[in-house]
Amino acid sequence: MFVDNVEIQVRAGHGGSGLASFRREKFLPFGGPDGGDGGRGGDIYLAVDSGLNSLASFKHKSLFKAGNGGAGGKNRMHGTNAADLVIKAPVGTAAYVKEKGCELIVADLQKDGQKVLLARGGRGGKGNVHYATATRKAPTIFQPGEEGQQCDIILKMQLVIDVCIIGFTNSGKSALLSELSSARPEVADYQFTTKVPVLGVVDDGGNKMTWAELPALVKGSGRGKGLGNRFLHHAGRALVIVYLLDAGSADLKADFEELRNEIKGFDAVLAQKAAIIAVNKSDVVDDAGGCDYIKERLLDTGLPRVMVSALERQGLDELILEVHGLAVEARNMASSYTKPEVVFRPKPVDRRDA
Ligand SMILES: Nc1nc2c(ncn2[C@@H]2O[C@H](COP(=O)(O)OP(=O)(O)OP(=O)(O)O)[C@@H](O)[C@H]2O)c(=O)[nH]1
Ligand SMILES: [Mg+2]
Repeated sequence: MFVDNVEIQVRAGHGGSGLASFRREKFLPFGGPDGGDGGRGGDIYLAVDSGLNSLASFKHKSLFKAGNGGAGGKNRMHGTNAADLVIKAPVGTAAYVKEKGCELIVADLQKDGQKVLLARGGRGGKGNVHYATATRKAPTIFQPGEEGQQCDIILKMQLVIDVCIIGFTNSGKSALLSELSSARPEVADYQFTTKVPVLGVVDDGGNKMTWAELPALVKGSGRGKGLGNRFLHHAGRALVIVYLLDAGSADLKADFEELRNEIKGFDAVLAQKAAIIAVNKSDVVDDAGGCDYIKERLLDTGLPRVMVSALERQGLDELILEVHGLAVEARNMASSYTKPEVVFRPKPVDRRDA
C-alpha cells in the first residue's frame, strides 16, 4: 500500500512527582526532609529510516506515547527518567501541527540520520529536600511532575527522486520505466493501469538516478478528475520532469499544452523545473521524416525533444544521456542554495496556571 499522508497523535511522558518524606531512623528523631525528585518524562522524536519508502506503517498505529518519569523516592532517591520514543519515517517526510486552522511545519526530514523533536517530556517534580530553609525545617511541600507535551501531527511524505515521468494514460510510462530500470510496473493497454507512483534506479554507467512515474494525469486533473492531482506533489523534489507523449496521438502539441497546463495549475514552480519531452512509440511513426516532423512540431515548446520506443528499445540511451545531463546541471544549481533545516523548539508550558 502506498500511503503518503497520515495523521498521528503524539503524547510525551509526564514527569514523575517529587516526594515529601522525612528521614526516620532509630535515635534520630528529627532526620529532616529526604523526598527525592521525580524522573523526566520521555521525549518523542521523528527520525529518518532509510529502509522505509512510504508511511504505510502508520496506517495501523496512530497514537504514540512515551513513558512517564518515575516518582521520587525516600532517601533522596531520584525517580527513573523515561526512555525517549523515536518514530521512524522515510526520508522526504515533513511533519505539521495544526494550529488555529493552519498547518505549521515543525520538521522536514531531508536526509538520512536526521532526527527532530516532536514533543518534549515533562520535567520531574522536586522532592521536599529542596524546600528546607532555616525557618522551615520540615517542609511538606513537593512538586508534581510536569505534563508532557501532546499534539496532533500530520505527516506528509514526498518522494525523494531525481527524475519524474508525467504523461497521459497509455503513453507508455510504465513500459519506459521498466525498460530503463529494474522496476516492473504492470504494462497494459487498458487505461489507468498504474495507480501509485513507481520508482526505479537508472544507471548511465557513471551516475545512478532515481526515476519515478506518476499515475496518469487526465485533462481536468486539477478539478479532481481521474486520480486528480493526488500524486503530483511527488514531483516537487525532482530535478527533471519528463513529459511523456504518445507518438500515435492526433495532436502532440495539444497533448503537451494540456499536460503543461495541468502542472502549472497545480504548482507554477513545478512547471519551471528543468524538463524534456520524450515522444514514445516512435515505432508507430512510418519513417524518419515522421519523427523529424514531430520534433519540428514541438520546437516552440523550447524544450529538448527525444523520440523513443520502449517497445523496441530505441532512443533510450539518448534519453538517459539528455535527462541525466539536465539533472546534474539542476543539482549543481540547487547545491548553491541549500534549504535550511527546520528546527522545532516547543514552547515551555507553565503548568501552575493550568
Ligand atoms: N507500439 C508501442 N506500444 C507501446 C510502447 N510503449 C508502450 N506501449 C504500449 O502501450 C500500452 C500502454 O503502456 P503502459 O506502459 O501501460 O502505459 P502507461 O502510461 O503506464 O499507462 P497507465 O498506467 O494506464 O496510465 C501497452 O499496451 C504497451 O504495450 C512503444 O514504445 N511502442
Ligand atoms: Mg502505467
